[in-house]
Amino acid sequence: MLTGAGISAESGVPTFRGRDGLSMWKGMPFEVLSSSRMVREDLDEVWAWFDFRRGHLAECKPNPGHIALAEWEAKFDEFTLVTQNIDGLHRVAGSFEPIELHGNIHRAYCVECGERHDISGVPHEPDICRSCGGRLRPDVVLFGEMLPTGEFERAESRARECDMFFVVGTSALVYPAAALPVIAKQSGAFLVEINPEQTELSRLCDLSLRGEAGEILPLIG
Ligand code: BJW
Ligand code: ZN
Repeated sequence: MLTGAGISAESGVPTFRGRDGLSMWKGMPFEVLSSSRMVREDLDEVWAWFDFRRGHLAECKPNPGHIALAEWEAKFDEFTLVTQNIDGLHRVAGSFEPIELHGNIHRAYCVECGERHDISGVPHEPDICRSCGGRLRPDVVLFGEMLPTGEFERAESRARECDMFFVVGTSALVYPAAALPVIAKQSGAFLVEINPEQTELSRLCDLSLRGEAGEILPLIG
């Protein structure tokens, strides 16, 4: 199961692209704000952008789509949830082991020594690193940055061996996550997409369920 921003849309979390996308903030496109260059050049602005989003997320709760997937994890012996989302809502819904390819907005790490810090409940930019006094940055994967070590590889190996691969609420435009459904399909999996809109992947899918994740997911499994 690969999820993207669309699964959290019904929780009130804006998607990136498309109709209700949060594509701009303070006149800057999110590709600029969420980039490794911005961290190097203006970490204050990066924190302002992520604090704004953490503030909004504090109001958001998991929806029936997240909850259905937590139930699937408990119900099926072989089930892997891979998410591109950084909002942490899968965990709040009860998923124990989501593979979070793009990190988690409720964590930060030190730009000097790399130590991770839990910042849930800290409303603004957290203090400096408790180990070395370095500045912290959000523990999320920005454009041009590598994914967390081993996470993509784990997701890729599950994609190669699965019988059925679901792609839910993602435009499938961002790599390497977007390669996972293609890898699964090439390895013989049945590919199902759940999305109200057509995507780049639709032509590859064995089944496209057009609708909202929170309505469709609780009806299957
Ligand atoms: C619903 C719904 C409902 C609505 N129910 N559905 C190969 C080719 C070309 C480029 C590259 C390539 N490999 C790497 C790249 C570069 C780049 C990339 O992919 N660029 C593309 C845009 C072209 N990738 C990277 O830089 C990655 N790093 C990397 O590859 O490292 C190796 C490397 C390093 C250095 C040099 C070269 C290589 C890192 C990518 C990190 C992405 N990070 C972001 C931001 C995270 C932090 C933040 O939140 O600010 O992650 S970008 C943003 O997009 C976010 C998302 O996780 C990601 C995917 O978006 P998603 O989830 O698909 O959301 P949307 O909004 O696009 O779509 C929502 C969908 O939901 C829509 O389809 C709706 O219809 C649907 N929907 N309501 C179901 N109710
Ligand atoms: Zn440090």
